[in-house]
Amino acid sequence: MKVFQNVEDLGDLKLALEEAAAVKKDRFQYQALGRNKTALLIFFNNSLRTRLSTQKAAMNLGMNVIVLDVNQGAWKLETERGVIMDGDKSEHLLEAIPVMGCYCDVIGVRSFATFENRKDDYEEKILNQFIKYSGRPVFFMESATVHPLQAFADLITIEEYKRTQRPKVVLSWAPHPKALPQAVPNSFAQWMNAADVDFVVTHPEGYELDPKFVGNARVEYDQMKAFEGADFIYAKNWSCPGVTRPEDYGKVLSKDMGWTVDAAHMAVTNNAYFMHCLPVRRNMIVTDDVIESPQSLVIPEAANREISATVVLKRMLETL
Ligand code: AN0
Ligand code: CP
Repeated sequence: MKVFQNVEDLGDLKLALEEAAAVKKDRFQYQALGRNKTALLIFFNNSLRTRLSTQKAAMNLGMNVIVLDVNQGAWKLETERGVIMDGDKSEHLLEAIPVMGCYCDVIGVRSFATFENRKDDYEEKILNQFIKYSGRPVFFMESATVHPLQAFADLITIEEYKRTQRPKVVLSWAPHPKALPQAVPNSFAQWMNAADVDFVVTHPEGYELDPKFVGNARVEYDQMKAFEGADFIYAKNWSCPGVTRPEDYGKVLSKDMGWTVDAAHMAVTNNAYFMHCLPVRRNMIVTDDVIESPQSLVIPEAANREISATVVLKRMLETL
């Protein structure tokens, strides 16, 4: 695997899930695969889970790991070609990327949406330059539009906890004080569409996700109606994707606390499990009692980030 961005990059999803289960049984079985190989993890944004779980995954495979927080100690990077660099940016991405490629065998990159320009974000301008100029396999650790390591871990978690062959999975928008990217819901929708689940998306009007990710998934604007009979509730805030009104891209259109997932919401479900990628703002996205309930999967979900990353790095090492 040369790029890990979309669900298709894994090939047969059933086989990938079987591989994940086998890796989870013995996560050190491929220690020899990564010997003298180096993973470079580049962070343009903060992280707790992605940073730790991906390092752990690389160590499971016997790799060496280098982590760089670009905004803490590295030179400030220019990303636009043709700019006269007389400002505060000392280095251009076009030199920095091939240089980074010199010191590693695989590269993971976290670079969130900037919300400055929908076209640049949705064309994955930054990550595509890493793919083009690093000369290394590149895996996305949350880009402008996708978070595949998270979605893979979420699917592994649903596989582990599902009580029926084809569970009802609901992706629900929930309120948040700041504008958040669409990467998590985009990937979750993409992966649920590829999986064998009954998938429903619920959000206030104006929050329609890009058709590239949400496809023909069922959208229900009445949150309570969407929750009825659900087996899994996946809560997440996202800012306006700008599908119906491009001028609203990245804006917070609603902070309606009626959308916070609480006990009354969970009561209409089929005793659903609660999921969230974390970090989560309590009593905005979800109430204390719901996230602390036995139905909450937020910790097993985070634990599975190590498993999804181990499978992805293994696949990349196998094709070096
Ligand atoms: C990020 C987001 O919503 O995309 C990262 C989630 C994994 N969340 C925040 O910035 C709070
Ligand atoms: N879920 C997730 O990616 O968390 P971090 O932002 O802490 O890496």
